[in-house]
Amino acid sequence: MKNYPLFLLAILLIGLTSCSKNRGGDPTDCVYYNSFENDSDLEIFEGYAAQISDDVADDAGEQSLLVSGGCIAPHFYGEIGPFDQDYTVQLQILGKSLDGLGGNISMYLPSDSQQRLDILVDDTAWKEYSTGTLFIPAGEPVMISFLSGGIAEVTTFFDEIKLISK
Ligand SMILES: [Ca+2]
Repeated sequence: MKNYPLFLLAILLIGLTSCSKNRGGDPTDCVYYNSFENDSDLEIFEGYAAQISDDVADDAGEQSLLVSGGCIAPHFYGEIGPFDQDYTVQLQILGKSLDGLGGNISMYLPSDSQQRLDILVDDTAWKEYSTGTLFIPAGEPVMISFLSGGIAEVTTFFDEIKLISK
């Protein structure tokens, strides 16, 4: 029993280094993670309609991503990868719709944008959402694209974005 405190410390360290930090999970399964805590977390993305927001879910840090754009789409997008091995991944996020009108996040291969996995965030409370799985061949990146708004102004929050290897 005298090793009990060491065991607790090990559990704590595993928790701190895991993909989702506050939500557990095996760190080896996490291919990509972004909690949008700093402007530097936006560096891989392009687009004109996103900013860091302080509207966050419990245990999701201090900041999230707010997307609200007009008629020119996509509003915010970025490539993750390429990777040095094949992956089959699921996109997991937290999302919240300010007005319940709904915003989207999509995942697809730039080489095959027809095979697109979408999440519609339409709940006005923070909620977990996930896609089905997408195969990413070694050497190819995956595109993550955000859309919120168009003819009407729509505001959607995104946070704790994870690509989990399945
Ligand atoms: Ca966050």
